[in-house]
Amino acid sequence: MTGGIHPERWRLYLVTDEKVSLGRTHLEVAEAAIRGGADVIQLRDKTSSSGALYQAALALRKLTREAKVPLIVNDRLDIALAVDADGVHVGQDDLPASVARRLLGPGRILGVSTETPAEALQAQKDGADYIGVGPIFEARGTKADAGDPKGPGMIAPIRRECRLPIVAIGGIKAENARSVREAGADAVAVISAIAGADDIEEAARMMKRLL
Ligand code: TZP
Ligand code: MG
Repeated sequence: MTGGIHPERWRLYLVTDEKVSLGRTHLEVAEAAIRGGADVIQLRDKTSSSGALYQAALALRKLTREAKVPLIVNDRLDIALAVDADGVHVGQDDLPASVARRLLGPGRILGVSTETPAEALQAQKDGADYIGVGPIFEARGTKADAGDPKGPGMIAPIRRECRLPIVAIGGIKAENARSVREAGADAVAVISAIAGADDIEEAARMMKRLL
């Protein structure tokens, strides 16, 4: 049972990254993660050409449409629109959230990465549908420029400031996923603990059970 396009119902948010997925493509990772129960898929790729990214996004669009799982594209609003993705996710250094919202229109999902209550509140004002919050745990193995981990305690002050669904990210794995939900996150976003697992489907299934 997935949360469809309602971020408040998401629990397991899978972010793809071919740098950590042991040779498996975005599509292969997403297929297995969806079988394991991922509620939403984000295509994240910082290095492919626009053409290659478009092809990957198209393939993911076909898969996710059939599976009735929303597809979010990281950073690239052009690619998101080109393949009719459900939404886009921007960070603090990307296209400003207010601009992304204007270009996306009201019907698509906008996610914004935040680290502080002030950023979360701004994202809400700018028209975000959910916020990413992290890094909760050590994440520099996957994202070299991730900041110091702030722990699950970073969620509560943001929760007080902002009513949007919170998708926690950064170093989340089976051993700590429950602590993140207990700290107030609506969902957890995972890259390496699922995309880098030998058995992606089983890793997703186990994580989903914990949530
Ligand atoms: N944003 C903050 S931490 C992070 C991103 C994209 C990386 C999370 O990857 P992992 O492998 O789940 O720690
Ligand atoms: Mg970004």
